[in-house]
Amino acid sequence: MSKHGPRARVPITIGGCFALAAALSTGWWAAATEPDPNQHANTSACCALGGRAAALIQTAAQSTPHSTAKPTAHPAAQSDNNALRPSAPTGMIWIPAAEFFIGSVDGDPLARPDESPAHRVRIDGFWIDQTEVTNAQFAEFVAATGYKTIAERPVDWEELRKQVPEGTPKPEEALLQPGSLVFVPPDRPVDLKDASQWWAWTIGANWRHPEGPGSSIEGKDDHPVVHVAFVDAAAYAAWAGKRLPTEAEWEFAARGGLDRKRNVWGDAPIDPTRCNTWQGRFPAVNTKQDGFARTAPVKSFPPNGYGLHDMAGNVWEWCADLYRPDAYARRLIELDTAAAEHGAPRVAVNPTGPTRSYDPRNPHSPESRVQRGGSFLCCDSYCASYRPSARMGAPPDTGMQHLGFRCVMTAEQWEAHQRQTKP
Ligand SMILES: [Ca+2]
Repeated sequence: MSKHGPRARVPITIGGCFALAAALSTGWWAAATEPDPNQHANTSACCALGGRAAALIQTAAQSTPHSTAKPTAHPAAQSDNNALRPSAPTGMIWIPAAEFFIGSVDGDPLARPDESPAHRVRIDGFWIDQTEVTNAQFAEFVAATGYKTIAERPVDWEELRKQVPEGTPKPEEALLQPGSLVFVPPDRPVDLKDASQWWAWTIGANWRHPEGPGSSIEGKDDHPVVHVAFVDAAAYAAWAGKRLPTEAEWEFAARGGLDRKRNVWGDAPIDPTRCNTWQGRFPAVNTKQDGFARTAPVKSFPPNGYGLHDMAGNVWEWCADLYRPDAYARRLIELDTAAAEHGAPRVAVNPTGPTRSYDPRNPHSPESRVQRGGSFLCCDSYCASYRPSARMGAPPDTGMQHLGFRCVMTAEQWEAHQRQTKP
């Protein structure tokens, strides 16, 4: 056992479905009946996990050392989007109603199949948090409500077994303890198709202990909160009088007013001054040219054109939509049908995602939710998910060390808040 508590490697395959521990595997992943559009040389990589259930039911525990980051600061700019608004919620930026192209840019070699086909989307205006939700903000929520995150709660095997193949044996009680998934870099070259080489189910890991027992968030008030599951993020948003963004809202905000550009800053390639990602040979060597090995304090890197920070990298961010790799293709079929039948414009208006999820990486999970923005683990050689069109899904009970969120607020929610707080 390491000083950070018991750990178990998470056996997974990338670019298809995740796999359980060899001892538990029976070839069940072949049960995924739908094709996997993510079969691609550039996989979803650093982050393509089977989720909490997959992590928990594996039994071969190992221990691995890890390192810590030393933050440095970068200058930030200000957006004037709020200048014409009579009032603004603290820390939020107004994103005006707009039409834009959602999805990857033609010819981008880093794009994955689930980012296309690009198509027109119209969205209403909304407020969005300027930064990822921080540890300090999440602590305020917990202090006010007594909320316990999924990673802090006892593990319910009856719930867990619904996400794994029928007949999967129950793991030992010793593993069925509160915990989460921690990034533990290997000390040797590994097969990049096997994310279990750098993700470990870690008992005692949660938002207060990002790397497990013995680690803490002391001095990290302004870092993004991590190890929050989708349901935790949604609970915070409801408490704050906000909600999670749809992925259309998230992507439009991330683009910062730029049209069909590969990155949130334009078409220039990534460099270490842009955002918190990975430099070096993933996952063993991080040269930390950007100053950080793990999370960075929010606002450490320049904002996009709307004044929003870390829409690329730092931590992945939960969105409200159910995930499907073919969500855009299915939407276009609907739009084409409506255009053919009633001449409707080929524009999706305030899309909220599919009504049923399908996630090839989590084929047994009844639900998978979208994440956006990539994380401190992104690098072009492996996972270029810092791009605004990049998408991923995970079961709603899954928290990870590189996964957080930010909230949005409708104009109506803001007006309601102002009415409630008027003297
Ligand atoms: Ca982010």
